[in-house]
Amino acid sequence: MKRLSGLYVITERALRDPVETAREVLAAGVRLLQLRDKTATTRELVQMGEQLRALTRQHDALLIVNDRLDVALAIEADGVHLGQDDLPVAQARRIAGARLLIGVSAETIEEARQAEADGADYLGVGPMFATHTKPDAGAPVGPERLRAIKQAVAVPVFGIGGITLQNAPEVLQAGADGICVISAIVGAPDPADAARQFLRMLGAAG
Ligand code: TZP
Ligand code: MG
Repeated sequence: MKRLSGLYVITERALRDPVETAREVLAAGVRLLQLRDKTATTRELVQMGEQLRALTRQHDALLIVNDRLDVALAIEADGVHLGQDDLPVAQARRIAGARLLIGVSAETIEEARQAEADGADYLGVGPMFATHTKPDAGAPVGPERLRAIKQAVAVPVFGIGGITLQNAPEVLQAGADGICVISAIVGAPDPADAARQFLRMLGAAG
């Protein structure tokens, strides 16, 4: 089983073409990638997903699809990531069975415990810090919330939202198993170089 920890890179088409992003960060050593696109049509999502599926297979990396269980199943992704307004986790689990990993966004201890009870394989907790990437994100919950959630559940916990090379150590010190990053990598002038710097930092963090 590949690891649900470390650096988790999420695509953002407004910043960089997702296939280009995938090529660059996978070559840099990223092994956990999410296709996230709030504007693509279903067909576009499937097309991008198929390209990302081929690339992630070449690099033995996990591919997770945001929001869309149907697309995740269609492209034979490794998992789906669901928010609190998406398909309920228990129903997603019933449909997907053991075929998919299910990640869930949680902001509170209650949401985290419920997601775990419903069958989540990992949690994304955030926003850790202020972010421009998700305009509808709530106020930052901070690394201390992640620490509390990590103590309340057994599944791996990722911090997300506004994470940079500078503040990532705070998230890791709070007990995060990994960090999800969009703009600090996808929006960097050289995403491969940015990914390598995060990977180095995570390796040094142990
Ligand atoms: N969910 C919570 S914050 C966020 C998502 C998808 C955006 C993270 O993007 P960035 O650019 O790393 O702050
Ligand atoms: Mg969602």
